[in-house]
Amino acid sequence: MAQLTDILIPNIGDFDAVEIIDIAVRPGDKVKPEDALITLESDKAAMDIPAPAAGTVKEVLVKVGDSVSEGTLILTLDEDGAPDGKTPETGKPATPADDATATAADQAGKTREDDTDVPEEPPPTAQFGPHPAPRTPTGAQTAGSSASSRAHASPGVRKYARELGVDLGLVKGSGKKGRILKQDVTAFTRSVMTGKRVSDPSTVPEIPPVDFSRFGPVETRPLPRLKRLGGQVLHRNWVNVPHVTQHDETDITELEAFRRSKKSEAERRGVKLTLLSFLIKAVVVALRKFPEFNASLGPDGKELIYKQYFHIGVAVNTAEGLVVPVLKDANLKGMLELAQELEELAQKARDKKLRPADVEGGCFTISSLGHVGGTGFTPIINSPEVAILGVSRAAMKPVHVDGKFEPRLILPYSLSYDHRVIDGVAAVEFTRALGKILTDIRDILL
Ligand code: CAO
Repeated sequence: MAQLTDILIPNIGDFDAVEIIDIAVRPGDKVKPEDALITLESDKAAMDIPAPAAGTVKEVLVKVGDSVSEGTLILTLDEDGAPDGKTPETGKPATPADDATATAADQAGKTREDDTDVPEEPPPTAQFGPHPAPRTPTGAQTAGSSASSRAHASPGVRKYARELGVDLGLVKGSGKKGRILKQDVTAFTRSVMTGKRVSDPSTVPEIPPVDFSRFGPVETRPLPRLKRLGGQVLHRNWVNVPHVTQHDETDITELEAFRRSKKSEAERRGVKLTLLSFLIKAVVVALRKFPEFNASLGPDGKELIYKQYFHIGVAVNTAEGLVVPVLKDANLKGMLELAQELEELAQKARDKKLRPADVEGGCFTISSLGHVGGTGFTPIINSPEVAILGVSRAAMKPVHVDGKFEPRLILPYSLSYDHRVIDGVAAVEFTRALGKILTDIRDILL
């Protein structure tokens, strides 16, 4: 048997005169028990008022912006279960003329017996959290999404967001405990209007500006141009490429002994023979063995373009920022030639004399922080390359060899790779192969 039920605001704790920020139902809507009917917003939380039973919404008696308290009548619900098709007030069959809601109710075959009925059990207490999809256009930036209703913001800020059509679920709050402030909504709106973000909820949320001078004295200096431009490229690569970083280490005791034995001879020829030249050569050998590391994804992501050449980029730190000159045809050059070219390119980079040809065409990049320190880091792939090697500082460590510990020079390194192209197993095989080459550089000759 159907009954028309008055839905009242249940016990909502200490809250009084709480604002309605969303109405999730319209007359004629069918609801299930626990479906959210309306959302309230106090200065502490958003809460949904759920349906106490299944039925069809007959009449909504409140509107967004109204203040309600415990006991306020918000809507009437035609509860499911009655087959007789009578109207609540008269007991006669309902007609479309009764009202718009009656039409929907009648079509659904719902009736009621007594419009004064209230459920014996009070409706469940208010729930905190998401509510069903609001009646706002999907994909639009509106204030009605479930993430929006969960957002931590005052009624005033919510009202402001609604006026601007901003979905608070997309706005990052800069207030205490992530609370969204009016200025966050303004900054978000500005970023949309200036095209800095597209109206797509899947875009990365902007970090809202913070007025640091509120917390203490500050000094603002412009970021060097190279850093600004380089930063955009790094950001682009970071968000576009699914990175994984594989850390590894290898024994370079023999390599370092060899390098030192050749260092003065190299110096006599005017060349500074550093570890990096050996790394470049070892990388070339590893790339030959694992051609997918010397490849790039085609523009539509459906093909892999394998390169038959070996141009190795090397990250160089300059006062203005990071640049990556490229050593062309590293496979065709000897160690001293590589060392000399590396030194020249690094100097050109510091003198800001690199030409476009010096920085293009790279297949794979090495970023060495070994002369500074560190034990591992996550280098960002220089896209469209698919992998990059980060090199940290070699250190003497005790290694268990033939039953006893021996001091060995261990080089830590990290390989970031594009997981769309390279699998984890291949990455470890690559780092292992590289380690083996560096441990026994005779492999370079093979
Ligand atoms: N472990 C221990 N020692 C190392 C080492 C390592 N991994 N790598 C280099 N060294 C040593 C060198 O062998 C050299 O030793 P000697 O003086 O005994 O010959 C010394 O450190 C200084 O090396 P270097 O810096 O002069 O030369 P390099 O070839 O190693 O590096 C260059 C050249 C241009 C790559 C480097 O100066 C540079 O700019 N690195 C910065 C890279 C960078 O910023 N990457 C970005 C990371 S993410 O932002």
